[in-house]
Amino acid sequence: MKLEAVTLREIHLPLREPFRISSGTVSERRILLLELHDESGAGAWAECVAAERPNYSPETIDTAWLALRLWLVPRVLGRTFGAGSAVHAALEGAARGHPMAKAALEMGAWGLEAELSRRPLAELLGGVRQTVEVGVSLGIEDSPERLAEKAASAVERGYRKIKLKIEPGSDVEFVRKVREVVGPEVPLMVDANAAYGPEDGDRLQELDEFGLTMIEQPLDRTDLLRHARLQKRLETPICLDESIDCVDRVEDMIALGSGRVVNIKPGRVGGFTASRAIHDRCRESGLPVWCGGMLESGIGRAYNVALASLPNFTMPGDLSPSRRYWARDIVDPEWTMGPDGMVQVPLDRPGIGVEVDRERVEALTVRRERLVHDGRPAGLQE
Ligand code: OSB
Ligand code: MG
Repeated sequence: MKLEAVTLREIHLPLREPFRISSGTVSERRILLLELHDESGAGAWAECVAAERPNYSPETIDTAWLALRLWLVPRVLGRTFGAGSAVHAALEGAARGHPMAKAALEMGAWGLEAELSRRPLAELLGGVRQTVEVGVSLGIEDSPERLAEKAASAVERGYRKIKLKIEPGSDVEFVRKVREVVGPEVPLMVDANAAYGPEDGDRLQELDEFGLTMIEQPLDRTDLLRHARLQKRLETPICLDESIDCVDRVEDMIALGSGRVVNIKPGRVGGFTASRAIHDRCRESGLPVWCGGMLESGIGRAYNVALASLPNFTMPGDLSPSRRYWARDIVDPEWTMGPDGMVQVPLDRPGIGVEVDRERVEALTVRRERLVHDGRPAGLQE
């Protein structure tokens, strides 16, 4: 594929209800969408998961836009890539950091390859599942009772895993109430988004009594050593999210014992090539992985579902149906979940497996920038 043009656009999409994590609340998503075009005129959509504020990681939609425009898109325009997998190295050479910006472009190239070869994206990636288990991620609520109501309703709907966002002050009593209401069998986990410090070991140890499947990212993202010390004290497995930004961090995690599960978000690690490397490395060591979410639209979800069909994604992913997030998604068909808590991998359709509702995207667009290959050799365009 020879990349001729990339269009960046920002759309605003209100969430059906605000989503609160330890570091902030979001009510409306500002979403950066990419449209990649090759010389034949074929196109593919992709999504950048960076949020409005740098409260999950240092990137934001605005830094991603800048990185794509200044350093990343110029590095690939006018170049011919044999496959989407070849784009990762080109982008790594273009800039340090900015994984979410890189991932959007890299995954878009995979999407374009799937489109051009008329193959389903999941198949291209090496997926082996036709359906994937779905878990729900529930934001922080004002009271344990309110959270327990939401958890009970999620169980009712069929979700295979219930994840509760926690922070100091909204943790032990909230989890206790939820466990009491949903019963001992429901797979329950918590995600702290790095809200705790090494001094909080006693508090976190109290969570052991609830039989959680894992505690996601209790400590700072750079703190692998203290995660290892904490893991030694806990029966509950630690799952790392923010800490794992490349396969080398998985190596560190394993060597140190910082965790026993990895949440793979392709946006966080720079795309599919890195996601697959992390997946393979975990598989080698017998560690399970699952696919995380970043409140994506139906476009980002398509990429996540495809990734989650790989063999070592043995735990339910944060792959809720479109309806959980949006009054109306921007793709057709919308993403759904069966009463059995499964999402279908669209193996019967080539490309990313959903159509983008272009008219609606146009209507939601607040800014747009088309970047085209100007004929100069790529890499000299900075
Ligand atoms: O830590 O997994 C996280 C959303 C925004 C930022 C960070 C996280 C999340 C989620 C949402 O948990 C999961 C989803 O998209 O359903
Ligand atoms: Mg997380």
